[in-house]
Amino acid sequence: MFQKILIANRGEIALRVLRACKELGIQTVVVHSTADADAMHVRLADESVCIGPPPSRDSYLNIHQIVAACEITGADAVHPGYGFLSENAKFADILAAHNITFIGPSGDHIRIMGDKIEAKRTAKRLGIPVVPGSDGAVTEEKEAKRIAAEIGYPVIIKASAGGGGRGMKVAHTEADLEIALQTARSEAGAAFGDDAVYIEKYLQKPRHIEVQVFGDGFGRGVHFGERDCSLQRRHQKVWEEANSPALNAEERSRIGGICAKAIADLGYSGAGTIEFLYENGEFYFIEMNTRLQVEHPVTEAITGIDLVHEQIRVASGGGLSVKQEDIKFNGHAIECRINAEDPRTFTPSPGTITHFHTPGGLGIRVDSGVYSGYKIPPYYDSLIGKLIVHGRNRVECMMRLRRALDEFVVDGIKTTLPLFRDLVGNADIANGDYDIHWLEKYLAKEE
Ligand code: MV4
Repeated sequence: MFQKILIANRGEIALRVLRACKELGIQTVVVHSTADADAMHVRLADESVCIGPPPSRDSYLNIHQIVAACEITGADAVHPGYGFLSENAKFADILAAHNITFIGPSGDHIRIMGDKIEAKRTAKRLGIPVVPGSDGAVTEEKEAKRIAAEIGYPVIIKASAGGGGRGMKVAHTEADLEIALQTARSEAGAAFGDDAVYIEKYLQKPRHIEVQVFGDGFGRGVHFGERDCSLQRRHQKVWEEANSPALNAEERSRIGGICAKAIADLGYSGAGTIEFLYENGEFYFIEMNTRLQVEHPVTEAITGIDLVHEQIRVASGGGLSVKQEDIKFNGHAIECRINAEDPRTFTPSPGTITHFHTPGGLGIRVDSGVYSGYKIPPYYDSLIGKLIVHGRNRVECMMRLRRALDEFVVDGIKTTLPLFRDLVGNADIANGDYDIHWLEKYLAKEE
């Protein structure tokens, strides 16, 4: 087991990882920018190292400074959290070269999944159902038209170096396709320095359902069920739940089994998320994330398993603490992402939190790095906390969520809490009747 883990992140996830380390009796080091000297994770860690000025590229993304902080403190492993360097293959490789364990998959697996064409090809080879489309990159208009005619319009053109919604163009007719292909390629080239694009059938009303997987590093793979993350705005998830209101137990175990086997065959190590679009009872792979995700607590709530413990165990060579048959799905969980933003316009609202009071009681978890008197710096993303609610079933979970939202107080800044108070009373949400476009349509109506 590791002696000392360096946490290369900030905010609620730095605290989340710190808590897991403490429980496992592992010493902690955090790195921070000058803007985060007063952050909770800095106060609670055994050691801290200031690695640079506020901009992320000079601090949380500065590989040299982070490696130096490992050398100075004698950390033998790094947990990257999510965002920042968590899916940076070069960072994983550099740590390996310094004999420091990256708590995550190999650089090669990160690289494969970062290239969306390569990721899709790999998924298909491993038996995961993918969206119909081109087999690799498309450059010629003629070829694009032939593929589109074959799969049928509408089609979507995606950048291989994109992902997470960046660099996508929809074409509804052959006339649109020419323009869509040219703009997608030139925008991809300008944004990512790689103009490779691919074509897929455009699914019009899917849900976003993702499967939590783990590889143990010894050729075994398991799944921890799925999360429904369809409620998004501009590709930012707002509300996530497990199980998906759209799936039954048979569908869960079928898609989960396919994913677990794929992860085993890939020889993958650590936590991963296989993202699907789900429409008319079918799953279509879109991307794989090679990190722990923001919404991992809903999976923890229904399985009772600490996924950060599992990440640390696997990275240290100790394997997983559970076999597939030990993983049971109990009840229902919902996560609300509380952002320091205007609840209607989503404009960031940094500043001092004058009063912070969190809800409690059975089935309530709040993951947050803020406190009364904390000043939110303007340099980073606006997530200030997550409210995760568990109940024996979805109805009980929703009742408890409504109560928890009533108790939650954040004064001094604007937050997205009022949005959740609206959503919890909405009939479509109560029925689990929503797709990836539901939230944007709802917000447009409310204006
Ligand atoms: C799609 C799609 C429809 N059809 N691919 C957006 C983020 C990126 N991960 C993939 N995305 C999409 N890919 C096909 N073939 C629609 C989206 C999409 C979306 C997906 C998940 C959650 C929210 C979304 C919002 C708009 C578009």
